[in-house]
Parts: sequence; C-alpha cells; structure tokens
Amino acid sequence: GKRVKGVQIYRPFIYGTTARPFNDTDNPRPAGVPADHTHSWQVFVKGVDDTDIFYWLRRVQFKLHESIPNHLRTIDAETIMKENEGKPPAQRRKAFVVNETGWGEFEITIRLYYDSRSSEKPQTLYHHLRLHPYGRTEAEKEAMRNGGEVVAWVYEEQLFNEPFEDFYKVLTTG
Ligand code: SLL
Repeated sequence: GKRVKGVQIYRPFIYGTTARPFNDTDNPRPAGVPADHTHSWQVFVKGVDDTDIFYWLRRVQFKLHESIPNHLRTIDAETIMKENEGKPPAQRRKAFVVNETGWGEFEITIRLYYDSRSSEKPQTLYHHLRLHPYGRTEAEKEAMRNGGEVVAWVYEEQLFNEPFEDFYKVLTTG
C-alpha cells in the first residue's frame, strides 16, 4: 500500500487507574476476596469523553503484578464490540478495562495493538497503579480522600504519521 504523504492524524485517548478503599458502606469487600486486600481498582484505556477508539485500537494487553493470578490480561476490541451489539448506547462498554482487588501498588505494563492495516508496531506504556492519595500538598491528598477515589489518569495523543491509504480510510470514516 501507499502512504498518504504529508498527513498526520492524531487520536486522543486516556489511560490510567482508579482505586477505592474497601469500607463498610458503599464499597464492602466482596465475598471471596482475600482479607489482606484493601482496595478495589481498575486500569483502563478509553477515548476522551468515551468517544469510540475501537476502530483504530484493536487490542490492549495489561501486564499486572505477578502476584496476581492470571496476570496477563488481553482484551480485544472485537470481543467488546460483539458484546455491545443490540445494547442501548448507555449500556455499551467504551473502554478496555481490567477490574481487580489488591493491597499494593505496582507498575502496570500496557501494550497497545493497532488495526493491522496501519502496519504500526505495538506500543508500550507504563503506568503506576496508585492506591493511596498522592499530591504535593496535604490539600491535594485530602481532595482525593474526599472523593473516596484515587485517580491516576493520563491524557495521551496517538500520532499516525503518513498513514497507509487503507488505514487512512479507517481513521477518517470510523
Ligand atoms: C511490593 N510493589 O513489592 C509492591 C508489590 C503487589 C500487589 C505490590 C496482590 C493481589 C492478589 C497485590 O495486591 N499485589 O494477591 O491478587 O510491595
């Protein structure tokens, strides 16, 4: 295939983690979760404002800490899209997500796989799972505590430089 010369296409996305401590009211530790687990958390890759990214990002692989059973989690856009079929928009999944519980922070390796027509190699991102409030000041940490959630989100833009013609069509027609 030929490349579209002089063209650069950006697609924004967000990746990161959201964690919540277990408590006796709105986030009780589910049955079967080990007693030393202190938090529920999730790691995700999604579009900004939940815009569709499944047409260009086809697979995400999350590599969790090896202490976690089945620590390599692969999620295919195809699978999510099949599950979404026939569901009203509000009930469709818009993100590549892994939900887990645990007690410790660690670095998550996130591997992004693109549509095969792009000929782009997979890209690797590294993200630190945060369970505990963080910030430069006590006020910043307190703000996180008040929300009951610890969020560590990163805004990113995927650049496709001079994409192949077939992939350019995918990118521009969705
Ligand atoms: C440490 N950096 O070495 C940390 C490791 C590991 C966290 C944190 C286990 C969950 C499970 C879990 O939370 N591991 O058993 O499913 O201290």
